[in-house]
Amino acid sequence: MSIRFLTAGESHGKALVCILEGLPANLELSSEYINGELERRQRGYGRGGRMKIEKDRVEFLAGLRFGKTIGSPIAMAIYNRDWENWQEKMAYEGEAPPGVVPFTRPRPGHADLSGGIKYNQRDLRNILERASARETAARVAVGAVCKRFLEEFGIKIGSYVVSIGRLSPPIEEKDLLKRHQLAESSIVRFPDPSKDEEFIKLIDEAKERGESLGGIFEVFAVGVPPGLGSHIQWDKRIDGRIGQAMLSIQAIKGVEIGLGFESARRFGSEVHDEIGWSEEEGYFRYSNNLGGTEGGITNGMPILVRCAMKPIPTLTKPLRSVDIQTKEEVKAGKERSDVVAVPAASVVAEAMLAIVLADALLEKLGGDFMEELKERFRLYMEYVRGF
Ligand code: EPS
Repeated sequence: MSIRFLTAGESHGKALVCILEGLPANLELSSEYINGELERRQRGYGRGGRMKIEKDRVEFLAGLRFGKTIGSPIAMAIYNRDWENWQEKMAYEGEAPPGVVPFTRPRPGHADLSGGIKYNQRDLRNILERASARETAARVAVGAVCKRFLEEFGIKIGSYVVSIGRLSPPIEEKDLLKRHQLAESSIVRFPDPSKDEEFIKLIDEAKERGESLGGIFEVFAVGVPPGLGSHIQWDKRIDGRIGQAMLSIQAIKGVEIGLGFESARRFGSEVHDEIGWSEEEGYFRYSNNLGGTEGGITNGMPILVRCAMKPIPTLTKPLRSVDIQTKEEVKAGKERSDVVAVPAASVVAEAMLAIVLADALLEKLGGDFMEELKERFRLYMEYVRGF
């Protein structure tokens, strides 16, 4: 691993913080750039009340001087505006004030019960606060730094929603970057904003019924050079690393690369991407069914990943559960929540893909400062062209 990062922070704590280590010195970086990504994560029809309270902004705490990285760990904080309303209930020290009611009705599908058992916490708030997808704001900040780094090498990352619940309109646009651009102007990040009304209707209906919804999105990277990741060991395989990164996102239950499960239904000749060569392009593929990876190594084609997100576990018409104090059958607890967060999850997946690819690119190039890396990249690309 060339880079590593950690996040900390409870959903209703004072702040989310993160430390990212391993990026080279002399990378230009601004809080404005990161804030743009944080703002994208907050969008999407079907979000709950929290997104009206927060206006996520990053504060640099370390690792930068005069707009450039200096090689030291980059530390960032995103302060929770909602903290003001939770200071007493989430106090870091002292006794619990009277009136703090423990959360004892675990929601099926959330970390509440498993986490409570694992950490011996009888107030399940101590679990749900950290399990909450609020944590992904910190990941998006880390991912934004990695995106900025990848941009210097012409690598671009994007995403778009493919379906929400059973609503899955056909996507006419074929070009991945254009799909991403179209998604940016859709209220649910679907790459055809003329379908927004259909999604709004579905989400409104779900909300009215006390339901939540999941969905599918695709995340991609273009301009990725061949040769990232390796076939030589299980944990070096780029598809394995992408898979773990995606499955680590709250509520993601399935990941496919390229054709994914569909490839299992086809003959070999209908799956494998034929190889061509031209003077202008060098090696190219006639198709991209394998989503840009072969043998755990990038092959120069766009990385294309599809993720399935389960519906949000908090239901306003809750499912059956058990009160962990009384062991009585009860309805699961309710927390303020989103009806659907698939559009936000697609932005989080962009961040995670950026982190994996930045790590793999650094592994390939080595180096401690940008000028060094850029020269190595130029030489490597020259080598690839001449291969
Ligand atoms: C989220 C913040 C949370 C939730 C959501 C994601 O804020 P609050 O709990 O105060 O409403 O809106 O988290 C969940 C859906 C979940 O199940 O944990 C965010 O910032 O993305």
